Amino acid sequence: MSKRKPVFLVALALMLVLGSVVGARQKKIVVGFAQVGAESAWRMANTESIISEAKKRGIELIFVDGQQQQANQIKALRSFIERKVDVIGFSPVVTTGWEEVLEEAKQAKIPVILTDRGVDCADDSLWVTLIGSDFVEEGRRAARWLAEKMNGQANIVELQGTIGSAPTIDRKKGFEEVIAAYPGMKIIRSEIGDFTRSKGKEVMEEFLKAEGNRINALFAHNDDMAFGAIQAIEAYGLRPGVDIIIVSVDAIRAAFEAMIEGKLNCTVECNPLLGRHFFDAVEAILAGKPIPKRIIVEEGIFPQEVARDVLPTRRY
Ligand code: GYE
Repeated sequence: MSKRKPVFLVALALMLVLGSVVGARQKKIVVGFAQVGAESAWRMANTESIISEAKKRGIELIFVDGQQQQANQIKALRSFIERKVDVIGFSPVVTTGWEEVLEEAKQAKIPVILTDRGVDCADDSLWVTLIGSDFVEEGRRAARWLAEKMNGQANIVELQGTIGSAPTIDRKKGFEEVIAAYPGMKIIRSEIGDFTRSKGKEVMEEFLKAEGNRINALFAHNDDMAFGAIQAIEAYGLRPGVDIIIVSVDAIRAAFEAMIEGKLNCTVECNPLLGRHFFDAVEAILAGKPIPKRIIVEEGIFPQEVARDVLPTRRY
């Protein structure tokens, strides 16, 4: 009897060790994600990419739609902190006003990943990484294409995205930087269109009422607003894509269809498929691996001429 004791103890210890390994493996990762809203087709594709990737990896995702309101996003972040999620992900609707809540996350030792949009706060220890596009470069790409298309001569109207958001600030900056080199390229009107089709239409109607036939180019900060503007231009009796040359950003499928119809002239790509990059970062952080402070996704530009060939390959 006494001889058997050590064997029994070893077996018991083994069972305990194995049990805890299996238990650790089974502990699900919990991620809270505060999305901007559902303002555009780009956003819907971004949301789909995050949700489907979480499912694929067996990660529990608490998803909150902020409905384009910073207050809703702050509330969501606080609820994630309270629930002690493993990682917080969020796409800040505007760049400023996040210090307090990010400080609370830091105190609670919950790592924060920014996706798509960045924040403007001095202490960059408040988030681990920013995954997304180079919006300044997108603005430059739009301007370079337009300058060439218009031979350096254009009265441009600009439909900006959401006021105070990173893509609005940066796309405008990149666009202006490039056209500054062309004395004949002028932005004659520029207003906020909030990244939505309905606001894009409304603001374009105002531009047309004020400037009429003087307008010969439109820079829209996203495709959805360009679609709204196309409707307004047609209702005004002008031909979008012919009388008014249009360049926008995102490169969603519908933009390729509009280019094939001849109503849109160019779209600059902005990649919403960030799910894989986001959860790679989540897993790396939880495994204690270092990750870069900035992860930039590769993007291109698609003029009308390539639309027919490229459309079948578009995933969003
Ligand atoms: O371009 C627009 C969306 O933040 C890059 O937000 C994103 C922008 C995108 O509403 O369609």
